[in-house]
Amino acid sequence: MFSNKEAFKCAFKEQLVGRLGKPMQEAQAEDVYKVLGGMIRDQVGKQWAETNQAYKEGQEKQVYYFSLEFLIGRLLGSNLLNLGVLDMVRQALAELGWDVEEIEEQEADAGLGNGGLGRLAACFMDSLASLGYAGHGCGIRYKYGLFEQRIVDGNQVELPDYWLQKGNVWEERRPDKKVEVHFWGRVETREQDGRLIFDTLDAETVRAVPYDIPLIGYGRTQVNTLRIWSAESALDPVRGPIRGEGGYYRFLDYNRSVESISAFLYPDDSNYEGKLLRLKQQYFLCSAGLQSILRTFEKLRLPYSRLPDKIALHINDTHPTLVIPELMRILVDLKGLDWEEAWDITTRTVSYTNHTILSEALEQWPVSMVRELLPRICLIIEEINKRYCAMLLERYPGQDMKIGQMAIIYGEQIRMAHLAIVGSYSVNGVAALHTQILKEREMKPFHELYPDRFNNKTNGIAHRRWLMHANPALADLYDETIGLRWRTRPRELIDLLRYCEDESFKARVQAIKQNNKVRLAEHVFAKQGVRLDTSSIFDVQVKRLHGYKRQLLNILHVMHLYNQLQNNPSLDVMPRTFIFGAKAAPGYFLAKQTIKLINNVADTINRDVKVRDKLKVLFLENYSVSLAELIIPAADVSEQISTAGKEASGTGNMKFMMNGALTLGTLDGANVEMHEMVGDANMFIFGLKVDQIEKYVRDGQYSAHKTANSDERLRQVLDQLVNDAPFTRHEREFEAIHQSMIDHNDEYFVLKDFAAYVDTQVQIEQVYRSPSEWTRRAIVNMAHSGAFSSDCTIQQYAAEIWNIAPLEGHVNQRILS
Ligand code: B1N
Repeated sequence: MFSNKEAFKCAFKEQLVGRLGKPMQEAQAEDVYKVLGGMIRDQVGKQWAETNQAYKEGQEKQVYYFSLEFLIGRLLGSNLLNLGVLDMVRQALAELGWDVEEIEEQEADAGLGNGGLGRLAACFMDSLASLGYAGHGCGIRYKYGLFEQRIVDGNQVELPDYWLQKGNVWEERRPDKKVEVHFWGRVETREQDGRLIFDTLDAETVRAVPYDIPLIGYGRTQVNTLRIWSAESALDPVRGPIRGEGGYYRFLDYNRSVESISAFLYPDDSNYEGKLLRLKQQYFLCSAGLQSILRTFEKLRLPYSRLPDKIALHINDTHPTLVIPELMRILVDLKGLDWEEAWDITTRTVSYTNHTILSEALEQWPVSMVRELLPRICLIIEEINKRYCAMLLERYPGQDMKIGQMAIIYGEQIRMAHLAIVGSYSVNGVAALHTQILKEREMKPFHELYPDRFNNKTNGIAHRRWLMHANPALADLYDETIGLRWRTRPRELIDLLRYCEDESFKARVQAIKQNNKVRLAEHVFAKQGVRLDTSSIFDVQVKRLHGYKRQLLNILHVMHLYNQLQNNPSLDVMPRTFIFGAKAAPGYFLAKQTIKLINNVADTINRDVKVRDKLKVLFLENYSVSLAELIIPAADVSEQISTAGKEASGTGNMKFMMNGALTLGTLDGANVEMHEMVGDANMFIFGLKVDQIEKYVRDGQYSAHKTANSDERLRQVLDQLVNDAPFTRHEREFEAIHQSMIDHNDEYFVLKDFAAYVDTQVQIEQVYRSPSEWTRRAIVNMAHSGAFSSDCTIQQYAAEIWNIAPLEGHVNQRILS
């Protein structure tokens, strides 16, 4: 039905009428979306079954990527693109009077993630399928994704994101694949044939039901699976449990508590809260995922010693670390393996990625909580710790301090990162600098103990979504200029370097950027009623709101620019539009204050007619994957200004680079590698470096107070946080921010980096005055960005961690011929 336009139109019309039971003329955009989605599902169903069959017959090694977050966004557009039919469908729909983009907008964004970590998982799924690897995702089907953000009087208000309200055309519920997960209860031991047996009694049973989403590769007929689990009652509502006193209420309580497990995504990014429900979610995913994976493995009829040859389990940060003790439990308690053999298998099957060194994000669960909720798992972790500490004691005799530092359990807390390192064969960081910090500082003793275990895998982004789908005009221009090969071999974008001095090519790049700016401006006007000047510099910072990401540095600079214009209204500046988009964790007070500050500043500046042609500030509501696809192609300047050493990698930086924005950034995370590629001449680097920050932290030499007082510009903007007007609505409005800067000595070195930031912004303006030079630099960035495709990243994971090769054949001729 997708073989050509006429066949598609014919099938589409038939389905529209057949499925909806109403005439063509009455169809709404939503109907068209559903029908089109259903057609893709039908088309892909056969390929999906064939893929699974091929995996089974070839006994292909399977990779399972465990993650509490998959921030996949909308799938219609990327599925059409990956099937190679987007252009055809666009035309066909246009002939029937529909605009494919409007149809795409009918889909709810699947916001099952907070930020970079969850989006990375989604990009990896795209690359795995597109490169032909047998790699699948294991996640939770949260009923509510990341909250929807509204701005009311400048403040963030959170609304529930009920993304499933209108159904989900992509998922397939698989009740036949359900498994049971157990919580609570008590462990009893007994002896049997000279072996200690552990029984868990009086546990509460929860039913885990999987929903499968097909992962369609670009240019391949292979279809992988994202399996997300939903928690359901395991009781029979008819004959069930309503016995004895209060039985009915116990039944209701149980149902409520079961459903809460997969009810919502925790909205904390780079943060950890020791909430029982979160622990429940983690174990629920690990246990359900593992059980279903092992079921598949058992069909191969191989001994468990072969598990590491057939299965790789990858854990996305420490959130799914319980796969380690859960696999031990299954192997030892249920399969009867002895401890040593089970441990050998486990540690040859599990690999772990670390995504942060922020101490507030490092997970530690109280032993008492784990003991109550997961009694057998707790015993297993204690046993792992006991054996591991005994080994340490042998290796480091008398060094109790060191052993305490490295232990898995310490001070009645279970340190999940330590468990993850000890229980896996590979530990990787997500950018060169981040991995170096892990090895040399944060995890130094572990690196000394297991030097071969540590490796780097710099993050990447799916160039299909972030370039081909988000910026089709630019992608077409590349095709015309360097041919089509870059679409499957993104490193070949490097061929664009030959055109960085070509004036006609530059002109076309500029025209595309301009169109993208207009497209964004139209959206902003429709949604928020603000008019943007599309000839101004679009200077964009979109990402989660966090102290270390330093949105404050950006907004303090905007305040300073406004002050300058107040003093000298005829100042010759390039018109600028500062665009922000960010969600704050609902309990993160300073982050929410920062949103209010940005909105106040926007309000003051945008109302002031005197600066109307020079300065505009916009806070975009409800930043999400689909908004990102609109904003990033329209950006001139990409703000990546985290405190050096704090942003593990960043991936937004790569998306902007790929779409021809110039980066204003610190030498942090993957910015360092971008800088190595394009050099000083093509990036705006400023600010303290990691070693300088470390030194300040070590000697306690930094005084925010002194720094503030020695710079008149800073003094003024800091006063304006607490004074009445022009940016505050009442006195002391931003006292908390002021305090964080001065009384708490500016933890993120905002004030220290202010002068360098201001100077660099001046340089940006100077370069922007020459469109030809600006565009030359943009092209250099685009040309190098192919190295940051997640295809490259996934090839390294496949070769260096998972030891898998692509499945041969299964090529979609439509694209790859
Ligand atoms: O992971 C991204 C990186 O590009 C970012 O630099 C990094 O900040 C991000 C607890 C996290 N690290 N840690 C988290 C998310 C949710 C949560 O509950 C921690 N996110 C990152 C991809 O590598």
